[in-house]
Amino acid sequence: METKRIIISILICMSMTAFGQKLPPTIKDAFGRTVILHGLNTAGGAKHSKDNQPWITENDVAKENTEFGFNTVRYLIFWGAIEPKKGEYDENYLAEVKKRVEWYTDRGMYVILDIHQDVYGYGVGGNGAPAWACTQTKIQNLISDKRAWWMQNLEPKVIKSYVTFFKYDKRKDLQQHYILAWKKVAEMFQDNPYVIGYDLMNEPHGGNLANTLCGKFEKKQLSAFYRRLIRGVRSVDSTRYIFIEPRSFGVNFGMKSYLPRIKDAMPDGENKLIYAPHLYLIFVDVGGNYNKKYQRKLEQWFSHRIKEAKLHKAPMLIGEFGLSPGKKDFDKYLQDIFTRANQQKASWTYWSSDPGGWGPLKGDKSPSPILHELVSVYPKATAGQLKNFTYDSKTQTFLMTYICDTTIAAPTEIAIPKSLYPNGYVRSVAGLSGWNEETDATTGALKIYADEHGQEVTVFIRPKE
Ligand code: 9MR
Repeated sequence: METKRIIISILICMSMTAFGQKLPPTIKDAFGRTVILHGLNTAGGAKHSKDNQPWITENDVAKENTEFGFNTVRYLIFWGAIEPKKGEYDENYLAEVKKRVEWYTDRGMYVILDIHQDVYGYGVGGNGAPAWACTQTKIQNLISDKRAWWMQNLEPKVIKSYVTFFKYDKRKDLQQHYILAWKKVAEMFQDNPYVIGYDLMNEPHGGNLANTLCGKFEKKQLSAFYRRLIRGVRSVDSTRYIFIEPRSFGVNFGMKSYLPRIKDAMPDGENKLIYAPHLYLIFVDVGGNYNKKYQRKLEQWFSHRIKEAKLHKAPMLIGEFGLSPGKKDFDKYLQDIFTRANQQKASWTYWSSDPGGWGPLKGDKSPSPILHELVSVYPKATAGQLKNFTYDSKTQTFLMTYICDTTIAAPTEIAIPKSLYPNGYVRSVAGLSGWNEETDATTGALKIYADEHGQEVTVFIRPKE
């Protein structure tokens, strides 16, 4: 049975190569290698913690990197914590963020900084915007959370806050301060190459549902906001990626986005945008399990997202997706997501690292069943053209094909999480007459140095029997 599965995945891999599929754009590192990002969102708990910092310690970061093989974090920061008083930045908060960001980057993990919000901001019972930028200017208690939390976006004071923020002509100061806050953050991390980019706004929402669903919010307001914001960020940083999200309402469930092509504002005309949508099919938040109907919804979600990523001429990161391990077939759902993501060479960051609930660790930090699905072998950096790769969490087998480029000085690196193969693994490399290999002492990643340019290389990894 196992052999049959392996043969089938080899055949799929080979046929995709043979028919010469058009390859989507990919993320590149400083050496020109194709990069795949895998990691967690850190963390939901920071939204309302006393210092707006996540639960994580430096040891937890090390474990994510070595045991679980993650090379990335989507790190949540908040406009309300950056600029709690209008025009005054909280330097202590920023210093604490910097300290934690370096826990990741000092060990070569990538950090995506995400200015997060849900339910607009702190003045209206949500998180994100400072109270002074809300229609109610005192910090409010959380709106009670009996329904799905995003239903709170229907509260009149929340709607009014979103509408006011996006009406640039009436309240220019709000967006201008948001842009200045991003410039402040970007300037702080300019010298840290492992800060890979900035996720401009978590799950943008226009407030008014009619405008949101007919497309007006994305076509007019959100696109204009992104243009202003991208120009602002590029005035201080022209090296990092900028992650853009479509509107959240409806798109997260699988509807299409109306966001028109967003262009970067790099001085040399280069495009360093990454399309970073979120994936939350309805069954995840309300009743129900993963079934045929939601399989079709998942197809629909991917088919829209692939078209949209092409429109923006950007690689894709699934910035958030997640669910409770209590849902029947949660594992099948995650496997289906990863199969499709891998076909697109899309990166992902799971929601979220918070222990308990949907997290890969339980409240006592022991592994939850989610972890097993998230930990995988993947090509974290490919020196050449990554044609395709697959990983099967049941058989723990990995297969990749790439065309090697020996003009790239750095090796191809395959993440092999230390927790994955307690009895060791077997690897085979085909297509090269000679190569050198190394195992990264800290992370266990396999590094392959090819000696012939332009060869099609196939790497296969499976557990030792
Ligand atoms: O999982 C989070 C939940 O505990 C909070 O009540 C809610 C509101 O702050 O946010 C949830 O996290 C969401 C994230 O902030 C944005 N995307 C969807 C996430 C899951 O619902």
